[in-house]
Amino acid sequence: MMIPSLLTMLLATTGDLKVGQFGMPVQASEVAPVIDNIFNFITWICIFFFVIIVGFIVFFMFKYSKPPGTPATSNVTHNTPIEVAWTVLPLILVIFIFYKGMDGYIDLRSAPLGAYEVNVVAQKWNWTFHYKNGATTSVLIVPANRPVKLIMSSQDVLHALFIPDFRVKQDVVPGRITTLWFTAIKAGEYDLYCAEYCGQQHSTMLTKVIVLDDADFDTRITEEANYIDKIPPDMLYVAGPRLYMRCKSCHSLDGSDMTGPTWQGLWDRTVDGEQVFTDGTTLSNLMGAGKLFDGPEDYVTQSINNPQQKIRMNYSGSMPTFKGQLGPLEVMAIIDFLKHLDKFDTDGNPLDSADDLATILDAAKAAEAASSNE
Ligand code: HEC
Ligand SMILES: [Cu+2]
Repeated sequence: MMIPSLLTMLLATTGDLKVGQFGMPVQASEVAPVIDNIFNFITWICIFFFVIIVGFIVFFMFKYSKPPGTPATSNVTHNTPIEVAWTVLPLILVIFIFYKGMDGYIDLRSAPLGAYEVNVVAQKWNWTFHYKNGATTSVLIVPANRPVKLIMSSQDVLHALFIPDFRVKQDVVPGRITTLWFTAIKAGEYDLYCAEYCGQQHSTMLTKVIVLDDADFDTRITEEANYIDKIPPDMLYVAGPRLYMRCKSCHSLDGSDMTGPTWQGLWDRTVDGEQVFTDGTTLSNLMGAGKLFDGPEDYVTQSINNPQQKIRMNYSGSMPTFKGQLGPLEVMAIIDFLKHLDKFDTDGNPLDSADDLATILDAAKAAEAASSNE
C-alpha cells in the first residue's frame, strides 16, 4: 500500500516496537505516536496536494498547448466559489494542525507530578547523568513505563539532548535550566545524541539511554551509586576505563595529541615535573611541600578540579572543570589508572581479564549474596 511504511517495516529491527512512517525510527515512548501522527498527517497533505497540483499542471500543459505564435486567448477574471474554497479549506486544515501541534507541545513542556528526576550536565564533549541516590553515569539509565524528567544544564556552550526513538529534543543552555520529559515504553537501548553543533568533537556526544523494568532499574541504580566502593582499594585503577569515557574526547592513551595532552607517559612526566605552562613556569618548580602542588597526585587532582589554574604550553584552556562531578575516590581512581596504563590497551581495555571492572563488580556482588545467605 504505502511505499514508505513498507520500506520502514522491512528495515525494522527492534522487536515489537512500532516503526514510524517515512523513515522515522521506532516509537519507543508514549509521546512518539502522537508526534508521528501529526507529522504523517502533514506529510500526507503535502503528498496529496503535490500530486493534484503537479498532475493538473502536466495535464494542462498538454491539453492547452498551442503552436508558437498563437495569440493568447484567456480572459479569465475571477471565480468566487473557487477562491473561497482555496482560502477556507486550507485555513481549516492549518487551524487543525496548529491545534494538534499546540496540544502536543503543551503536553511535552509540562512533566507530570511524581516523574523520576535525573539531573543532566552537558559539557564539551560528554553527558553526565546524576541520580537522586548519588549515582553518576555517562549513559542515561531510566525505568520503563514511568515518566522521567531530565533537569538539564550546560557547563560551557549550547548543547541539545535528542533521543530520536522517543521523539524528544531540548536545548541545554549555559546559565539556565531546561527540562525534558518522556515515558519510555519498553526495556532496551536507545541512542542519545547532542543535536547542537558544540565544537570540534561534537559528534562524540553520542551515548545510550538504557531503559530497564522497575526491579532491574532499582538494582542497577543502586549498583551505580556505590560501584567504586566495591572495588578492592589496591585495584582502584580498574575503574579507570569507565571514568576515562568522560575524558577521551580530548585525551588519548596512544600518544596522539588531541585537544588535550595524551595520557601516555603522563604519570612519568608529572613525577619528573616536566610540564611547562603558558606563563613560562615548569611543574618541577611548583611541586613540593608548601608549594602550589603538593606532589604529582595533587597536580593531577588540581588539573581535574581547577584546569584553568595552570595551562600547559601549546594547549588551550578548554578543559572543563570536573569539580563536583567526580568524587574524591573517582579522582583517586583516575590517578591510579594513570599509574597503571601499562595494564590497558590504547582504547582503555584491560589486557588481563582480572582487571576488568564488570568482572570485579560481579565477583563482589556474588560474594555479597553468598555472605547474606549464610
Ligand atoms: C574538552 C576537552 C577536555 C576534556 C573533556 C578533558 N580534558 Fe583534561 N585537558 C584538556 C586540555 C586542553 C588540557 C591542557 C591544558 C591544561 O593544562 O588545562 C588538559 C589537561 C589535563 C591534565 C594535565 C595534563 C598534563 O599533561 O599535565 C590532566 C591530568 C587532565 N587534563 C585530566 C582530565 C581528566 C581526568 C578528564 C576527564 C574526567 C579530562 N581531563 C577531560 C582538555 C580536556
Ligand atoms: Cu554538544
